[in-house]
Formats: sequence, C-alpha cells, structure tokens
Amino acid sequence: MKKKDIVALFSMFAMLVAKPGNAQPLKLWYGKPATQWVEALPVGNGRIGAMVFGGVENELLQLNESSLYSGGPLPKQIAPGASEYLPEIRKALLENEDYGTADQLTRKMQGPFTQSYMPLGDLKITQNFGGKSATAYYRDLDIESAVATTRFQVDNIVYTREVFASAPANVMVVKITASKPGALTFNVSAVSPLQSSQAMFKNDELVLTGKAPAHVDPSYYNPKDREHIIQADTSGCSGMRFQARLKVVTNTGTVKQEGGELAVKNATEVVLYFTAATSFNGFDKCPDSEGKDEKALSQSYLAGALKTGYRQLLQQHLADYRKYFNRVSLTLADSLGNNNPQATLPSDRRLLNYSNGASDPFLETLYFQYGRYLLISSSRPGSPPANLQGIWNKELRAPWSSNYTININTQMNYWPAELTNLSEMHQPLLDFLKDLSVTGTRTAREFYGARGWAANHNSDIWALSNPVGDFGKGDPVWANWPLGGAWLVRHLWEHYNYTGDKVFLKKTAYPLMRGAAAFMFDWLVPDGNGYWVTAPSVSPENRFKDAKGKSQSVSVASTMDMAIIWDLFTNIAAASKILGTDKAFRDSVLEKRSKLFPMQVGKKGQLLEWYKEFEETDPQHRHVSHLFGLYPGYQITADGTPGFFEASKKTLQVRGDEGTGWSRGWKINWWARLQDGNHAYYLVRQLLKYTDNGKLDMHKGGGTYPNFFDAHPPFQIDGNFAGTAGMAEMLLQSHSGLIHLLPALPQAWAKGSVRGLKARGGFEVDMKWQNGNIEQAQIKSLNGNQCVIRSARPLKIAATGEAAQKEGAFYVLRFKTKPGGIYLLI
Ligand code: FUC
Repeated sequence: MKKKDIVALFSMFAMLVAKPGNAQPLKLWYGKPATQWVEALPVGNGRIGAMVFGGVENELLQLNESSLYSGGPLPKQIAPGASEYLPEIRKALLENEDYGTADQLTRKMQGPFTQSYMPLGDLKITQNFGGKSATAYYRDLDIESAVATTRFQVDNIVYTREVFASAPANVMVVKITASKPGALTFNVSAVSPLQSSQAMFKNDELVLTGKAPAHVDPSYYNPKDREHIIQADTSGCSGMRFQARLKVVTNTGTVKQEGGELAVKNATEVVLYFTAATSFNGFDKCPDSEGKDEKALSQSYLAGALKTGYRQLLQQHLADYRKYFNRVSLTLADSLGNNNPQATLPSDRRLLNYSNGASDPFLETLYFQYGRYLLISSSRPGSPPANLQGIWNKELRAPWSSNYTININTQMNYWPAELTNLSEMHQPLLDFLKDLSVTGTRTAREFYGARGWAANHNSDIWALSNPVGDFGKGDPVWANWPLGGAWLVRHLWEHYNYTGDKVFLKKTAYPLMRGAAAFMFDWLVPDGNGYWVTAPSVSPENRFKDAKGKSQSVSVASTMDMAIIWDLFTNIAAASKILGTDKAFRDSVLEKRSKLFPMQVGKKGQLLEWYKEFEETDPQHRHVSHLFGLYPGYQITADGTPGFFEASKKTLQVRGDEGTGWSRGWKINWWARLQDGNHAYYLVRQLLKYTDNGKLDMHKGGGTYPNFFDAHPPFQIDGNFAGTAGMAEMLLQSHSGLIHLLPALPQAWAKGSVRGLKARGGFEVDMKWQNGNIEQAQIKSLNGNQCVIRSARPLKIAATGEAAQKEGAFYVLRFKTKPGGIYLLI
C-alpha cells in the first residue's frame, strides 16, 4: 500500500472513531424533579459530593465529604491471644472434619466492626413562586462536562441552576440565573444531621461547624441496650471535626441574613460557592487531638475559588474533567438509526422501555460512560478510595456502613480504572493499601501469629483490617476471611501491567505484594496429603451442608482462597523477575504454588466451591467466589485450563443469572471471559433492569434506578463499575499474554467503534467493527513492548503488510513496537 493511501485510510479511521455516529449528547435527563434519592443526580470531585434533586420551590443538594467518617484510629492491640485458637481450629478441621466446632472457635478470633461513612448535610434553596406551577421543566446531568442543570419557567421567566464540583479548586459551584433582570429571590441554607453549629459572616457567608460521632454501629448490628451512635468518646479520641462554608455572590440583587438562612432578593445571577473540609489527618491520627485544621482548609478553598471567579472555575473544571473523560469513546450502532423512538425520551422512561425489551444501543453507551463519570467523580488522587456508595450517602447508619467491603465490592469499584483509561483514579485505592498494610501487619501477628500483612473482609478510612464481629458476634462466613489484602494487591500489579511504571513496581507495589505473600507463607498449612491449604477457610459468603445436613461455612482450602493465593504467587514471581531481585524468594513462591490444593470439578461438571463436594445451602447465592480464577484472576483460561474453563461455565449455569446489582455485574465479566458475548449481553440487560424500589430482596434485588445508580437493596455503586468494566471486557481482553480484540461481541453490538481502551503491556486500542467482526484497529504503544493481537479475522499492519497467522480458532499478529508508535491494523 502507498503512503498516501495509508494516510487517507488513517484519517478516515480517525474520523470514524472520533465522531459518534449517533449524535445524542451523553446526558441523563428528566422531565420532573427527583422525588427520592435514587432519582437525584450525583456530582462530585472525589472529595465533595452532592445529590441534586432539582426541586422547583424546594431545591435540595444532599452533601458529602469523602473523608467524613465516624470513629478514629484503631488501638494497637485489638484481641490479644486471638491466634491461640488456631491449633484447635485446625485440629477440628483437618483431623475431625468437625465444622461446627471450627465455626464456634473461629468466632473467638474477631475484633470490632468498622466505622461508618457519614452524611455531611443538606444545602437547601427555597424559591417561593406563590404556588404557581412551573412549565418547561427540564433537568439533566451532562456527563461530558460533569455539570448538572435544572431549568424551568414560571410566569414566562426561565430559571436555571447549574451545579458542578471542581476538583482543581476543591469547591462545588451553583450558578442560578433568571431570564428577567431582578427576578431571582430565594433563600439558601445549609444544615447537617451531625452535631453542628452555624455562624454567619458578612451577611453573605454561612459556616457550618461540626463533629462526626465517635462511634457508629453497622446498620445490621442492633443489639438491645446499647447506643448505636455514640457522639463523644470520653476515653479516647472523640471524633472527626468538619467545617462547611457557603458563600453567596451576586452583583445584581441583595444578600442578607434571615434567621439561619441567607436571603437573596431581586438578583439576576447568583453564584453559590460551597466547600468543606474535615480534620482527617491519616488513618493513624486522632482526627480530634491530632487532626488537621479543617477551618483553615475550608477557608482557603473558599478564598481560592472566590479569587478565581466563576468563569475561570468552570473553564478549569471542564478542562480537568474532560482530560480524563474524553480519553474513551464508544459508539454502538443503532439498527433503527435516527428513528429510534427512545432517542426523544427522558432517561428514566428510556431505561424502563429498555428493561421491557426496547433496543437502545445509545442507552448502553450512556451507562458505560456513566460508570467512568462516577469513577472520576468519586475517586481522585489524594482523596480516600470510593466506598460502597462512592462518595454519596445520606444515612447516619448507611447500609453496610458505606464502608470498604473487600471480599468483592471495593475491588469491583476499580475494575474499570485501568481498562477504561482512568489510571489516575486508581491511585486512591493504591495509596490506601499502604495504610492497610500497617494495621494489617498487626492483624497478621495478633490474629494469625503470622508475618507479613493481612486484611479481612471489611475496612474503613481507619484502615481496619481485623476480622469484624464485635468480638464474637459476627458470622465467620463473612467476618473471618484473611484474604482481603492478598486480593487487593493484585490492583498494584495490574496498575504496573497497564502503565509499565517500574519505579512504582519497585517502590510501592513489590513491597506490599511481598508482605501479602509473606503472610500466606505462614497462613498455609500442610493438609497431610502433600498440599498446602488454608484452614480455617470460608467461601464468601456461601454455606454448605455438612454430613448431618447442618449448614456450615468454616472448612479447609476454599477454591477462592487457593485462587487468590495462586494469583498472588504468580504475580509476585513475575514482578520479582522483572525487577531482577529476590530470586530465592521467587523460587520458594513457585515451589509453594506448585503444591497449592488444586481446583476440582464436581459431579455436575461444575467447579467446586469448597475442598469437598458439599451441597450448597443456597445454590443460587449471589457470591460466586470460586470463579475468582476466571475473573478478576487469570488462572482459568480457554487455552491454559480448558477443563476448568468449561467447569466455570457450568458453575454459572447452575448458579443462574439472578442476583443483586454487583452480582450481575460480576457475571457480565465472567461471561465476557468465557467469550460468550450474547450471555454477557443478556446480563448487561439484567443489570439495567429498571427499578425504583429500594426495598428489593437480597436474591433478586438487582437492577438500575432512575438515576442509573446500581440497585443492591438499596444502593451500591459497585454494580455500576462492574457494568462499565464488563462492557469493556466484552470488547477487549489482555489477561492471557495477548490482546484479544472483540473476544465477546454480542449479536446486538454487530457494528460499532471504540477509542482509547487500554490493554496490559501499555497499549491504547481503537477499534471499528462491522457485521460482528473487526474491521480495523489502531494500536498506540506507550512503552514499546512487543504487541500480540488476536482476532477472529486476519489483520495486517497497514504500513508494512505484515499479516496475522492462524493459531487455533483465531488469527494472531505479533509485532515489535516503538514507544509512542501508532500501528494501523486492517
Ligand atoms: C457483602 C455482600 C452484600 C453486600 C455487602 C456490602 O456482605 O454479600 O451483598 O454487597 O457485602
């Protein structure tokens, strides 16, 4: 091919992927205000979050600050002597198969529950229209600019409110305008459900100062005769302080104090600047006596924003947000073209029609990108990782404390991070692991008599790592599971895989991975038959029936335990090789890995969940922990372990497609890895089942709310993130040493294009496909690594003519790359 042709082809391709075929803007929009929280629209900058309701006379912005938690640092000693139960437990399990005794003893190895993520307050705007109703009502969240807008008309005057949360400026900004000069008259206030007091400055600034409780029990833990929210702890650290500031700026009307509110009169344009800060000063500092100066912080954020001014703040915000968001675009062709009747409907109606079967590829794109929007808005470098609800929570005792649940949920939040080109948003989690390893070292020693570090199934901003349960009242099926740290460190390894950052691998990832592996060296015990096993061991959070038909959970070498350890050992061996260090350790890791208790296939052809073929108490349980090796792990692949690959498929068939939000989200990723695009797509549709009922049951309670938040009765954000990751995983996979283009493309997505997905090895991938097959791809090599492409159709490098070879059912193209090199494959 001539150079001229290549250039022409290239620009045609660039045009095709850059301009979405369906010109619909990426917006969630509605024709009425939100009447419940799951209809309100989330904005956030990783630190400040708000749920915008869009009320006409009563506007509510429910507020959060991402570090605002109850409690304080953990004591250095939690349960001295806890590890002494281990020999007895192991005897019960390995010698007597006495699961009941093991369960009872395991309960003695528990510490306190985590603390809770707190709401900050409400920002209220009351605009009195004398009972007149609004017309032309419209509200939206534009996820291409991260701005929420509410607009309506009363008496021929158009009122507009625009909200955005700026990460660079650390503020949230609300601009309110009226189309008629002087028509803006409203009151604004800010209140908190926490202990707080309010002050006014200069008639135009409201300051809310308060304190989070010293202790909050989880929502599901309600023993009688006990206060579940304890304001002040007289014995130790007395809780986190916060300060929020709201400033009203207008040069058209007047602003005055009116009771506890700020009253604006006869203005045309008003800007509200809102900011907040807490005294959180790290997981190991008392936020009261050793806390940061939250007052100075909130003052400086506000002063900075005021100095910058609205126009500049908005420009800054757009540039910052779009830098991340615009890295990826996805277009799924619509067979109905511009005539798709869904295109003109509000998003909630559209979602409802979609769940009733309407074809709506744009809605799928919107959902995919919404997950990326949510990650950029809830997880920014320097702020805490996104929790069970991201950063959006209105409850004092939020479901599951809105904490970090690390037997799946926290990890799931970060599944889209690298793959959908938001590596920076992964940083909060990666940073958090340093903290977790510190408390985790104590947990390893105190609870398990082991070296290294370990974390169990729950954590919080205090980096709690012990088994929870309030010293014996937790159920081991979730509480006693010291595999959380080992699972989390694979995020460090993946960050390296995608970025190729060797300094990060050496300085940050390797030491943390090594500490997690060191724990496993002590935690594994011989089973007497030549294998290394974990005991006690659970498979989160499912139970089995023992020989007497009794429901049990504590046994030996659950499949997930062994899969996580295999993953960790494999990754750390690879890391040590890349770094050229620790050879002796690497050898011993690989030696141990070869004797890990193996995966097994059961009578139904399914992958076994436990070390024996027990009957599950709940065969349709939402957790399918034993498929860790299929996803997010990579122990199970079609080529490497075809038997276990088939068994994984069988497991999912037996388990069924139901589940809460995150469970359906995980299933999308599994079916994508099983290269069954149509089944994965079916689960995308299951995940997007419309619901506006927050009281669903725990079996089938999945779906998507009107504001596209994931339903896990009531709300959990992990399902959103798994949905985004899963859709990307259907288009691109890179876990088995090569880049597989369109590994699980469903019939419904026969034609489309994507730009900017990332693959392991440091590649950015653009693709365009038609009739269910790849048409062309463009690979940008970030680090100059060898590139191996697998596709269903033979591709060749446009510039050199180098062509793919048939390998098994696919074609494989191997080529050397240069750092920064761009390769067009046709
Ligand atoms: C585990 C899950 C629940 C929920 C909670 C936060 O207990 O089994 O479904 O996600 O974590």
